[in-house]
Amino acid sequence: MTLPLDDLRSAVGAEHVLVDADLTRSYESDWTGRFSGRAGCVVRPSSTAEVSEVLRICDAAGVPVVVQGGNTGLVGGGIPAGGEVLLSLTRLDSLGEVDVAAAQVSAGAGVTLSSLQAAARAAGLDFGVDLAARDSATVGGLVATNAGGIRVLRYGSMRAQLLGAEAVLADGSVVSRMAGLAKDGTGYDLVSLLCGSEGTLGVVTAVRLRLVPRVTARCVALLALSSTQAAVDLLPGLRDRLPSLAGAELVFADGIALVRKHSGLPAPFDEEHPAYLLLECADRVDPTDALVEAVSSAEGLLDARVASDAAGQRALWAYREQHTEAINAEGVPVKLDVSVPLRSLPSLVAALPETVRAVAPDARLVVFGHVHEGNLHVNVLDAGPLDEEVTDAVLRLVASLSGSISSEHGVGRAKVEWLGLSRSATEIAAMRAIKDALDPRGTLNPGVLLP
Ligand code: 2HG
Ligand code: ZN
Repeated sequence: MTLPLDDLRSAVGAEHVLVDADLTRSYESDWTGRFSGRAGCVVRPSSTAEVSEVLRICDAAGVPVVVQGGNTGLVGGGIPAGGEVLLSLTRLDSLGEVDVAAAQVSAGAGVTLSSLQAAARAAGLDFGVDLAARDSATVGGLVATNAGGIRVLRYGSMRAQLLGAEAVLADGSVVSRMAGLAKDGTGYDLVSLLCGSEGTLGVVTAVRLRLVPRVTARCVALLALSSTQAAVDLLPGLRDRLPSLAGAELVFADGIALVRKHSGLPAPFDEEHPAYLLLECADRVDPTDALVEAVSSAEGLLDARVASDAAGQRALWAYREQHTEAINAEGVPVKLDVSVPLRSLPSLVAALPETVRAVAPDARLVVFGHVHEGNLHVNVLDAGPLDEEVTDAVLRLVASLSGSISSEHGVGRAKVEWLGLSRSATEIAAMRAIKDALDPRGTLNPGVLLP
């Protein structure tokens, strides 16, 4: 495969076409160290017009393209398999002025989540999606994976924030729907379709986003509970009694021990407990009394800590947010991001240790997640060469509980083989037909999402 390097240099400027291994390296492996591959070159366009030109060149030359944002993905979706043009969107970082009246903003694909949040907050509003990788994760990647995170309970996933997008199709043609119409039922919703398509249908270069009211009075509680079932049982009552509930996260003793090992944090309670539920309420008026009242009578409650001040809240959140880093500090994990119907979450948690042990006796399991969505992050360390067997066993267990093999991280390269566990042959054929219609030469992200 000959790369059209001269054409790419004319399209974006020679200094933004990287071929030197020293310069391309940071784009060629993921954060966990699990996925890596050499790119033919890295191209860094700075506008939709340049992205369009790059795709037109690559599509005509039959050169595949891998799309990358902040490279915080966890399923290998933005990492080359070998030889592709890697299209890095980080220079598309323009952020429009916040439209306070409409509560909307336009953002380039390369804007980081934390910059977007800061701009929204400076205008007296906020953005509805939040997650631990906020400082590096970009808007384009959040859209490509339909990212969820820690506020889905309150505001929904990325798709729910999306009012419009500008995107470049494989042949370089541009679709632009950026007017921010809150109601627009005119035919197929291409913007929604692009969201979660993991760069396989088009390259999203900018988006129009919904903003949410800013709430600054917060209260965080960490509840020690007797079981996952106790956490699941508490949730409907908490949701009902606490309209300010903004997050509900599930962690376990082994995960907290790992976080403490790598962070030096003190133990949250005098004793270890079977399960922990981290709750956050956010409102205009201090939600502490309401939260304390709602949890104090909770069934199965073994202990609790409540923080009304920002430092105390950060300290409690650290037990949850530092899981990913602590796990990675132990080795390269197999990461399986799955969800099941909420009523099946306790069964999934209970069945996982034996399911993993049966195929990889020496592996270590660390599990945590977003309880309201039945979304569990199954991390397996020390699986060695048995990573495929572990993946297969866990994803089959999830499918047997009517769950999804890909909850919020995407399918990427990691789970392509198992797509059929969560999507029927008819659904996969429909997805394939859409892919073939929009990207007939298979230029965009080959090997990602679809087999
Ligand atoms: C989170 O919820 C992220 O913190 C990462 O989705 C999950 O590291 C993971 O497995
Ligand atoms: Zn998550």
